[in-house]
Amino acid sequence: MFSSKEEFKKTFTDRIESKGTEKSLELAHEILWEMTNDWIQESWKRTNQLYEENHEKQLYYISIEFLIGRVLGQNLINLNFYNLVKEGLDELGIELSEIEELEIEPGLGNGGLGRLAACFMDSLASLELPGHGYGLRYRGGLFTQHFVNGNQTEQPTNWIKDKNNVDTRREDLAVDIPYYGEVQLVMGLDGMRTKIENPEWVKAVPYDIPIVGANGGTVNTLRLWQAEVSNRSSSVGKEYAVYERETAHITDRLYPDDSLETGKILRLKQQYLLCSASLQNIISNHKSSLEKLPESIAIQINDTHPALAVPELMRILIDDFSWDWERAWDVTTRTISYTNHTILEEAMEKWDSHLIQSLLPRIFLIIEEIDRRFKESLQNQGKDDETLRKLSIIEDGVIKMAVLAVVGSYRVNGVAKLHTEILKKREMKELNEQFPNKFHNKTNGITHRRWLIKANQELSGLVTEAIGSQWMKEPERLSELHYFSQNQSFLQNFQEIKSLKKEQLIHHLQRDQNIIVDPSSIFDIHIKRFHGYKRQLMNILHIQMLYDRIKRDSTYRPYPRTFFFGGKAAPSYHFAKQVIKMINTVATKVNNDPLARQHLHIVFVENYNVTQAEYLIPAADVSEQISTASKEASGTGNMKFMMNGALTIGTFDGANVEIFEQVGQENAFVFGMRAEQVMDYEKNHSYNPKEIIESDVEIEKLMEELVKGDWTEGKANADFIVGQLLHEGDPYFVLKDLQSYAKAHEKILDAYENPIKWAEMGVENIAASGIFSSDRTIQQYSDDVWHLTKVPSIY
Ligand code: CR6
Repeated sequence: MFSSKEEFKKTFTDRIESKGTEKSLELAHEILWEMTNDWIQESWKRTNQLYEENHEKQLYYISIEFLIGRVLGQNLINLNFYNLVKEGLDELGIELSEIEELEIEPGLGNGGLGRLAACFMDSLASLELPGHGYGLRYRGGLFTQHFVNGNQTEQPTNWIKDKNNVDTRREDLAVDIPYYGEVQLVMGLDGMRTKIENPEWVKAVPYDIPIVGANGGTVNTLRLWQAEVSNRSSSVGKEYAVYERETAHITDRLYPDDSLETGKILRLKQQYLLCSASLQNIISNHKSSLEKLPESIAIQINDTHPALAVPELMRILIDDFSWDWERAWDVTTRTISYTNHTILEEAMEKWDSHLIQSLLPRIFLIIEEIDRRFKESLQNQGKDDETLRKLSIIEDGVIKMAVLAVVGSYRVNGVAKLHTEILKKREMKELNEQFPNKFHNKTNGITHRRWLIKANQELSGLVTEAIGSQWMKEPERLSELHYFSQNQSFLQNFQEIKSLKKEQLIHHLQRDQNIIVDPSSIFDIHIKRFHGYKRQLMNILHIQMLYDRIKRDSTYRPYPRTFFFGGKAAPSYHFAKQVIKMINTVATKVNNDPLARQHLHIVFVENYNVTQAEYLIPAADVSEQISTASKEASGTGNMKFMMNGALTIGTFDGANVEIFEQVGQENAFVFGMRAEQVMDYEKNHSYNPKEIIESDVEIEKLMEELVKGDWTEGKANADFIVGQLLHEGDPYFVLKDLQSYAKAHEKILDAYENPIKWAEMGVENIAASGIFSSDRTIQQYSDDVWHLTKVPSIY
């Protein structure tokens, strides 16, 4: 882009002048955006040329979510221009961080799954691997959260602007998607063919986002589809205005509320649009014989939302290319692989057959045929009825998308060792027995380029000073920091950086939410989606216990702690919303109590998103990873905190288990039941929270206060929380683990008394975090599943 700061400044100011408009931060943003983009475009073109010339195998990662976060700063980091631009702008009296603040992050995801997809995109490009994403371009990203009287409110987030969008429309690549209609057999030149008569066509238009890898050499593509009216649909069977409105709706929102049938249809429309448009695009780009598809491309379906890719690829091969079933099935099942991200029953996607049958009649017939043939082969193997039932794709009029995805894939993976074990031994036991070599583990990862190099440039600089810069390319070399955990001056610098990151967070919160935080307190941070199993409720109950202890016992005067919460609840998830309300109520009580507030402070950060995470994580002392064991498939926030030197308080769940394995339990605060215990309780229905209440005076007292309404505003909130813990049987074992959690917190206080020791533990965490870089994850997927070849950029 420019070889020196002076050159950058000159180009920048020349461009500003040439606009001839009034100088403003917005203008500076526009120019910097254009300059960066010019550079990226060239690299992007070059990458695509290389891929085409060398006929490299391409990976396509299909995902309903891509939570990419802000783009400009990350691109500058990956292009190695960040510091040069920052200094150049400084000299011109402009703060780069203020320019960055103007960017609205595209909230095209909910949480971990979407952020994982974004980290994977970054790692693919940085490892110079040909891997691209396919997703949807939701007009409104994930809602913006505000609190009104402590309750979550949701406003649409409009991230698409008039100009300087992160994506570029590719009208030339638009494809049409058929919904509804009737399946007809027609006579073609090569025999009978299937055709859909009178469908409702919708046009899918792609918008491309460049994914800039480290050093800017490789630029891959994230392609997002937007639904629009199609000119093939002039004679839709409904009023045109209705058709127009319904079409615009398809890519309006991420995860439309599916409690009603209209919402379900909308979700199905989204999923099919994503799969069909992506596959049509992939196949039309495919130049060699389709027999070679599995050798020249790999398709990864991220969770079951894109599982319709299986029947859709079958449809294309059979209907559009006149292949017979066996040949199509062979190619399909050697091309597609699937990642499972959950074992929660309620999160396993199931669709009523009649919905798919009416919306996607041809796809339905193909799913039926896949199921029929699969069952037939099972019967031939002499499987019993129970196994047959568990393995069926269609059961009692319901299509089980996870089973479809497993049957239609050549490899299936879980996202952490424990999760994969649970899948293999319990949730998908029969499938694993049926396909013994299909299942494998790929523990999630996070890109250290965003979560350390960008979010914590100060710490990143310190690490480089100590061990050189090679760790940026090979993050596992962070282990060399181990030797610095005994180096006093390194530890001191680490502490200073932690304080600085706390100050930056405080400044940010003060500006955004007018919150004042004590920088010398312990920053204990619990940020993630609100969900029962993530147990924000346990965290807030523990704070109530601490409050009670402070009030009751005049000798109990613990070191000041600030408990941060951040996260959104799904708009229709009542439980999560009640917990949010409760935390806000407890916060008001605790923060306004003259005695308690000297020791405890609760901060609920509004509208938690990727940008907020970049402020919060580097400032953390303590990382809360307290899910009920067995429930969190992996977690990825846990890795981000660790990489920034925070200490984890956590259960043996998801990737926590591997984090503890890497860093050693002496450098973390482990508590609570193991997955086995939880699952046994569940199986035998043998957990009774009343027994805990009756045998523990402290918890008993807490429950009495809850019942009285001391911790809630309004009876409804109190009744709900008490109802969950008592009458609903405390499904997430909050009371069961509460005392063990409290003890782990006491250990945190003990450890914090020795700041040098604390810093030492923090450094050990950073040193052990390299393996959690998504570069490692992606390399493993590539080696075991996709078999991609590195395409060194010629830049
Ligand atoms: N909610 C898992 O729950 C995991 C991510 C990414 C989740 C979480 O533990 O880290 O996926 N699952 O693998 C789903 O979204 C279904 C998540 O983000």
